[in-house]
Amino acid sequence: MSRRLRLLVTTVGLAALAWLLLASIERAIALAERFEGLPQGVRWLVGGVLLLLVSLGAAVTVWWLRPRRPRAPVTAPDRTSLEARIAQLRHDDAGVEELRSELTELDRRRASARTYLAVFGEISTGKSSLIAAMVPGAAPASDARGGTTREVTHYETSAWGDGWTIADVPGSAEAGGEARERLARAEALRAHAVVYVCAGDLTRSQAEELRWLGDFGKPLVLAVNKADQWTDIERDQILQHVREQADGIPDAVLAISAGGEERFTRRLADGSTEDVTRRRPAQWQPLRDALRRLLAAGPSALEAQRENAVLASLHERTGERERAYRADEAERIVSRYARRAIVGAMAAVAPGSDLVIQGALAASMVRALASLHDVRVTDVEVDNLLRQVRMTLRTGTSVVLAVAGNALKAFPGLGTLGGGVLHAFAYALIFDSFGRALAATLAERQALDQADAGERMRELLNEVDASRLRRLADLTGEALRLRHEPSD
Ligand SMILES: Nc1nc2c(ncn2[C@@H]2O[C@H](COP(=O)(O)OP(=O)(O)OP(=O)(O)O)[C@@H](O)[C@H]2O)c(=O)[nH]1
Ligand SMILES: [Mg+2]
Repeated sequence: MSRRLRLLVTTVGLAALAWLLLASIERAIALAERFEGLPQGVRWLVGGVLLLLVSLGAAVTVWWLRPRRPRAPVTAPDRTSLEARIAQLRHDDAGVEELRSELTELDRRRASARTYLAVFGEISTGKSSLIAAMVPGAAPASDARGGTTREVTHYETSAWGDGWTIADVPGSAEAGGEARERLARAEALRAHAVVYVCAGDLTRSQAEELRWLGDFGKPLVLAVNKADQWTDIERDQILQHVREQADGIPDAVLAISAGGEERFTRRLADGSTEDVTRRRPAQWQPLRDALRRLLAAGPSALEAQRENAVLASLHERTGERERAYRADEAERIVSRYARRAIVGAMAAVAPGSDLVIQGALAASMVRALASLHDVRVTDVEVDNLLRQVRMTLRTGTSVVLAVAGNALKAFPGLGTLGGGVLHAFAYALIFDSFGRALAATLAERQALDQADAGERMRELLNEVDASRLRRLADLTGEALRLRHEPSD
């Protein structure tokens, strides 16, 4: 824009502003005069409404401008308690072995006194290319197709300081790459510091990933890669926008060019062509400086944060294992009690009588499931729960017997097992539904929530699909055939 044009635009703009100001002053005076002319009562009313609006505006402004509380960093439980929990899990489970080896790796890295850095980010953002630029001699596979890196690889270098180990990890957000993303995340947590690579504005999932990393409080650099594709002005604008998006989470936000490779076809003097692969020049000086600054204190100074991140992730993974272990164990408990209920039914129930849940058996199942979930239950709570179950059964007897009747029709072999089979199956269904409902409530709420368990039980009694019908028929048949042998 020429200087004269700029001057003209500015003058017109200022004149418009002055006119607006004058118009609003005039309007305000007119309103004030009308206000003066109003009867006393209406004046008080209008004044009160105005005051209310102004106070509301002030309150909203104060709320908007209030200093934001920084997010609390993730805190992990202490190592001893985690070790004790892992020791309680089943020993032959491969997942448990993985948890143990995470602790061994934690110690190994501490003893190595090396600085661990993870280069993390979504697929195709240029992580492997960055490592190729950072580590002399490293040549990790890099390709325009996303999902090139499939596993975690470590590259060692002493080129810019003491011993550094840099991890190239699979990219996140790959369709169907959830398992690889888990590997990448675990490695990011094992490192002393993380470089989060993106290649432009942050998407919503990238912003979330960055927040997740930031919550561990370890040194974190956001590297906006592929800056060679932009003009200087574009780069500054992108960087400015990414800084706003990053919301102060990373310790530094900077633009780099990892380089990467470009492929093209060259025509030779003799008319033939050849495919050429050429490395683009890399430019990552700002990243090197930022890392040097952030990691100057050395690995031992960053070990506490690293350990916290690893233990936090172990806490989560151990929790998953515990839930899986409890689910298996609950299933075993429910089957065991359902079997006993089936046998008990054959011994005690006269055909045609009402379904009455065997109290002592049901109470022991409640206690066994509660103890599995570390939930304390009192006798009163157990009694109340059983009272509710009895009421549910009283209204649901016809449904239960109809399902049992269907089972007898679907699996004629059951009918050969004796007169009380209908009731035996009915009790299998009752104990299975009650046990599963209770286990689900205990697992989810860590408490004996009577209403929730009751609701779940009603659903389970009413929705018996073909596979559950078969399983319960098998359980009934098996229990009845083995009924004279001692049960476990
Ligand atoms: N223009 C340009 N392209 C780049 C740059 N860095 C990487 N690339 C290209 O981006 C593509 C992906 O690079 P990779 O290094 O394989 O990316 P990655 O993040 O390791 O990808 P995954 O392993 O799939 O997660 C390749 O085609 C690279 O050549 C850069 O600085 N500029
Ligand atoms: Mg890669």
